[in-house]
Amino acid sequence: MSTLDDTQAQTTAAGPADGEPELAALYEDIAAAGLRPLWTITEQLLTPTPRPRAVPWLWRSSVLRPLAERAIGLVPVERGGERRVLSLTNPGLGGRPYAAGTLWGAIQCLGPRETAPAHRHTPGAIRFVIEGEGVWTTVNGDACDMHPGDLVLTPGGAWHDHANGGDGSMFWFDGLDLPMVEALDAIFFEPHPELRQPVEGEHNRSETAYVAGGGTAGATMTSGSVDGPLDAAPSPLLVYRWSATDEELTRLAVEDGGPLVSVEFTNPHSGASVLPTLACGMHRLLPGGSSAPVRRSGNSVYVVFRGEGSSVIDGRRFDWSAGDMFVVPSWSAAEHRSAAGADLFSLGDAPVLRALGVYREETLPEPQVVTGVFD
Ligand code: GTQ
Ligand code: FE2
Repeated sequence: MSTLDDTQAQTTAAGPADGEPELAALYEDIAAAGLRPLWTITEQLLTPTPRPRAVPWLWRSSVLRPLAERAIGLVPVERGGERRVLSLTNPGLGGRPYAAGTLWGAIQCLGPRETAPAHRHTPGAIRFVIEGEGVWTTVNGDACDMHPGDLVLTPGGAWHDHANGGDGSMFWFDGLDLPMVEALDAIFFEPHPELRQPVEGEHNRSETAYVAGGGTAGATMTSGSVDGPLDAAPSPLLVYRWSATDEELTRLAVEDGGPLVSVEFTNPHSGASVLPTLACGMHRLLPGGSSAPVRRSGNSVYVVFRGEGSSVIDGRRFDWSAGDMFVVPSWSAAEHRSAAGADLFSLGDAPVLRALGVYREETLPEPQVVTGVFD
């Protein structure tokens, strides 16, 4: 049996050609000509359902946080390295530094008074703040203050640096479409001539402009998920505040009853996902509630913002608490519950799948049978 990655099986003409010299020679000549016979790999290529190489996985805050702190003490943030970031490395991906095949997920941290140098690149990024105060991310001259629970966008091509003007350390989640842009062979990167790009005017200009234009906080998100046209133009709003998200989830919980209420952050001008490649959402599990088991094509990374609970992913239970991060790979069944209530941030690649017409989701009729526990 040859695997997709294993050309050895072809060049040695093992398998189907055993004992048939002419056929063996054919396989050898096919391989030597830089060709692969589809009939030997059809079932690995055209699988009945997605077979992501990424596996369901969880990184605990109790592990992430101390490592990030040690890095703050030992590793300076400098040009070249650019960022003090620990990337979620999914064990299914053969050492590639990605949370899932299409998604970069990471914890980033800055100590007091540090600046992560200004640069720009084609991959787009989102930041979801976990802990700390005092940092702002400057995006094309607009300094966006960051507080726990806030979502900050740095769209592809935008200059960005992170500056800590405070006396404490800060920790946040980074989500990027880096693996997708890499797969498209379209990575471009450029350092800014200055360590910090100039800040133009007051902080939070995109937010101020949005409010001045009559925009309201609730209109920056939609319940459920965005299903509309993809908008390649970056969202003019760069910050989504936790207070607004919290308010909207509270409203939905009253209106809806739960057990799970969800919002997706949107580009307020078009209603599209926050970035053309990435969708961001926040999900509130109401106390004692259990969400229906769902599977979706496309990968997702979750960050636990508040509370604790558990998720069953493909039959295995993952127990989590605030600051933990976990991956639900494409087409894995996932259901979530929390005894006392919890808030989960999500990052997903669904906008790309929807734009290409390959998005699917289904709700399973029964809760999953738990066959193991992740630890
Ligand atoms: O903060 O600019 O996690 O460029 C990976 C690449 C963060 C960033 C990451 C980046 C950044
Ligand atoms: Fe960056």
